[in-house]
Amino acid sequence: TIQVGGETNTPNGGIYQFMPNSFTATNGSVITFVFSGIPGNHSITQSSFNSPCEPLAGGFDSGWVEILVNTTGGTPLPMWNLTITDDSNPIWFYCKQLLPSPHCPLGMVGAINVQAGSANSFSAFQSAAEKASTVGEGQNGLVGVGASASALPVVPSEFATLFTGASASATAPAGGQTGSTSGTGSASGSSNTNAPSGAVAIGFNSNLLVILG
Ligand SMILES: *[C@@H]1O[C@H](CO)[C@@H](O)[C@H](O)[C@H]1NC(C)=O
Ligand SMILES: *[C@@H]1O[C@H](CO)[C@@H](O)[C@H](O)[C@H]1NC(C)=O
Ligand SMILES: *[C@@H]1O[C@H](CO)[C@@H](O)[C@H](O)[C@H]1NC(C)=O
Ligand SMILES: *[C@@H]1O[C@H](CO)[C@@H](O)[C@H](O)[C@H]1NC(C)=O
Ligand SMILES: [Cu+2]
Repeated sequence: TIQVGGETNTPNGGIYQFMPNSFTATNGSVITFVFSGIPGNHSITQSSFNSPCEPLAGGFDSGWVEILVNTTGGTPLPMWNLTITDDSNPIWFYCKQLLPSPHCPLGMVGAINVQAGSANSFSAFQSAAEKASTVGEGQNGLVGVGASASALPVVPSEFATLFTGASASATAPAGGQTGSTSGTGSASGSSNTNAPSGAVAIGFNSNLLVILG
């Protein structure tokens, strides 16, 4: 389980972090990303060692998930499951949010299966992210390189999500989850609308609707 985002007073990065941010996971492992902290509106977007803050071609992307209520009170939190399909190479990812300032250069990056002794270390990756002058917001799909999801984040009605990728083309990863795979790859969260390929899936609660209205 990886915590996505934190409260302002969380050590080592405050709001802008994945906790833990570097870990190992074998083929078939399911990583559960739990979106947390207020304020927060984060993503888990696959990148590469050489371009830490740009989406990798063919990489995975959760889309944005916005934390709209204080999450310390036991509210069920938004979650996203990612299944490892190839543990033989490192998997690099970042948060593509630009507001209030880009999260990736603030250090909001993570890595799975970094190879011990390699020059491509997590600290080198994070240092490169901190020097990035641009952050790519392009939307990828659920299926990535070495890891894939079979569904959009599950987002309770107190929260919101925005996914603009080709979710309809998602297929269940090898060794993946049971129970929640879907031929349409649409959102299974109660606040999401189903997303045909290339369409925008957006969910929001009634309070937000009032604000928008
Ligand atoms: C969230 O709630 C906790 C517990 O009530 C409180 O300590 C904390 O300050 C709150 N955080 C924000 C950002 O309001
Ligand atoms: C995510 O994976 C965990 C562990 O396999 C499972 O318990 C949970 O139900 C899954 N959640 C969703 C939304 O698929
Ligand atoms: C994990 O799966 C990938 C892709 O099929 C394969 O290349 C790799 O050898 C597997 N890892 C192990 C430890 O079997
Ligand atoms: C989250 O961030 C994205 C990108 O900045 C923004 O378009 C979206 O409106 C925000 N909120 C929600 C609910 O997705
Ligand atoms: Cu973020």
